[in-house]
Amino acid sequence: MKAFIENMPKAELHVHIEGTLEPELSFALAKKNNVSLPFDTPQALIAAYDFYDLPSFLKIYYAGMSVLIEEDDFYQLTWDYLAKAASQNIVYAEIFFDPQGHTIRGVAFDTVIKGIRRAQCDAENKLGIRSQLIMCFLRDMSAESAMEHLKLAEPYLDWLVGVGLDSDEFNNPPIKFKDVFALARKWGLKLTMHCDVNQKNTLEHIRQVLEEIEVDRIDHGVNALESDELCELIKSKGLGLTVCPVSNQFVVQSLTSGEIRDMLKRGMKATINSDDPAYFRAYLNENLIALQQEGDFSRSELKTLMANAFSVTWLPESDKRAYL
Ligand code: ES4
Ligand code: ZN
Repeated sequence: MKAFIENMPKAELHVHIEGTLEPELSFALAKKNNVSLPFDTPQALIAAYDFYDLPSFLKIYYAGMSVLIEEDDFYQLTWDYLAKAASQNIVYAEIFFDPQGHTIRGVAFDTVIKGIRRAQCDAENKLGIRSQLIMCFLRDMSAESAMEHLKLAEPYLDWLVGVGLDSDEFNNPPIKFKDVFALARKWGLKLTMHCDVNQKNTLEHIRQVLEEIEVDRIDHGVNALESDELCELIKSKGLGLTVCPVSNQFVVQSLTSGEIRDMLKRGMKATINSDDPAYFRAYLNENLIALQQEGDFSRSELKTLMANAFSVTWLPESDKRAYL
């Protein structure tokens, strides 16, 4: 079963590029950029990864960004992820990035997006892995800041396939960003938002992403299962749900294998993803292997999960068919 998972051509639709920063690269960049890290070795840094819910994870995730300064740093980060992804037989990836996590530290938007884009182009040419970029807004920052960053992206619209919403969901409902997402849609971008597991007002947030924002996809969205009505709506719209088993295990102490199977039984387009693989110490193969073991998933179920991923990608329909 492990070989079956490893050999399967795969798509990944929910991975934060800053969450792919491996401790070894973090140390190399810290040295180059004269940034001091409060650890002596990459192993000590990993040992300090102590998260048990979303805020405790996000604190460590944002602190980790401090070593990313130059365009080449964003290039190296993205190249390393795409090379690792290609080594796991991922043939297509949609990658999130968090520009506000960098501009807030004085790193220019252009520096970030140019480094990422150059690595995407090189990886496609040299490794054959295709990818598209999704710009995320931090929901615990203001709607005004999100709007400013959307406008910073205007010269680069050809480099973006969509926009997303991440970071701390507590008291930051989707509706807060209604105008920002409406403008993004007007500009031709696809829309997705995180509805993280077990958040306050989770069902109301899922309702908002469906009815008020009218997203094209939902990131996580596991709690929709508590409402037959929301499940029916997600199914009727054919929306993909990007579920992240190992990430869920950190936040809710479960790989949510039962919930993922339930989604498949209901005909919802669940997909499997890694979220922040360097922090959760699990890339896509490790997520699939852990999920298969916990839930005793069959080959046919794994094939369905991966077919779902390709079918809900934001590729042109004609390109999508080549993978299905
Ligand atoms: C994230 Cl696990 C998770 N949840 C929300 N926002 C995020 N950004 C990066 N990882
Ligand atoms: Zn995420």
